[in-house]
Amino acid sequence: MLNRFFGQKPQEDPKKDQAQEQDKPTPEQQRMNFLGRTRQLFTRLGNTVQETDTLTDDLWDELEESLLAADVGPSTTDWLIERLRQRVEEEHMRTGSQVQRALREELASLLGPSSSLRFAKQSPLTVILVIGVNGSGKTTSIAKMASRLSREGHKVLLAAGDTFRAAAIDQLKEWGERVGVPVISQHPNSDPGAVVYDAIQAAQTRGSDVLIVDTAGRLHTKFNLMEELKKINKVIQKFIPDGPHELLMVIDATTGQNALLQARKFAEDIGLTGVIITKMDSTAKGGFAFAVADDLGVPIKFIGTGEKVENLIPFDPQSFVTALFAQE
Ligand SMILES: Nc1nc2c(ncn2[C@@H]2O[C@H](COP(=O)(O)OP(=O)(O)OP(=O)(O)O)[C@@H](O)[C@H]2O)c(=O)[nH]1
Ligand SMILES: [Mg+2]
Repeated sequence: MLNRFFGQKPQEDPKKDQAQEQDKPTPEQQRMNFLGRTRQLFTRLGNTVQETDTLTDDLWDELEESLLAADVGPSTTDWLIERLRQRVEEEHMRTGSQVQRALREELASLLGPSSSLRFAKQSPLTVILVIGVNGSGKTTSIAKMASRLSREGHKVLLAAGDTFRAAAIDQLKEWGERVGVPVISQHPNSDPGAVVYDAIQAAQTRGSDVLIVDTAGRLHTKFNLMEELKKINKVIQKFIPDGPHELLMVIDATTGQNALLQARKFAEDIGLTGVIITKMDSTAKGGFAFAVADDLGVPIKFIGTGEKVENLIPFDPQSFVTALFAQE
């Protein structure tokens, strides 16, 4: 199970220089480091609960404080505490380790079942539209997904639908070159709908089976940009009636609860099919993932754990919770 979440690591070459080996972090450390400070919070919380003999009010207060500190969010935290208190009573729990186990179970079930990317059934082309606020990590996550899908044998094409920000087109092209995936683009300020139109035609001509569309960063309050997004959606649906097959919102974990308001509005307005939570490596607010799943009701598809192309992990709820409570 853990391997599925963290990606299978190739076997180490046994002949490698001994000294070099000693400097490297152990595979265990490598696996856990990416959850950064969030994991420290959860590990500490897990130990505190585990070590208690009596389930006092102080313990419940501490649990609440820790969940809030990890940015699980007030309503999800309230729900969790209430649920645990109920289970403690109903299941006659006596020890901290029983509560710790129940906490882990409830956290995992909040995240729902694991959900991989949805591919087209009725057309040869799967279209993935990626949206989110400025700087959340859309373009980087697209490159990471493109690289992963190519390695899995898909023929991927990218569409530079962010024609709004200067340099966005070049940024996507650079990523495309780096990961060996072609990019369809037009000049800056051109109509993103036209770029997507071109890209669908190109995908069909070239026999690509996955098209990922980058879009300009936007706030839900920017009316024109929201309309533009709806227009892009319409262009896709004109050619591929059941598309886009994924409408993924990229959310920066470091912005925490604020981002949730944005995401909720996006979910209501255009109907998300999933989220990618980025920058999990640089925050103690990774508990935000629980609030996202609880509040938005759409699956987390991937988490971003760094700036490199390999730092994108398919999200598996059970393994995520296991990793959060793992000892250092
Ligand atoms: N540490 C870390 N940095 C990330 C991650 N994902 C993206 N970044 C960084 O976040 C910054 C913004 O990433 P972009 O991919 O350009 O974000 P964007 O949403 O496309 O931005 P706009 O196009 O301006 O809206 C870059 O410096 C990325 O390297 C991640 O998972 N971890
Ligand atoms: Mg971008």
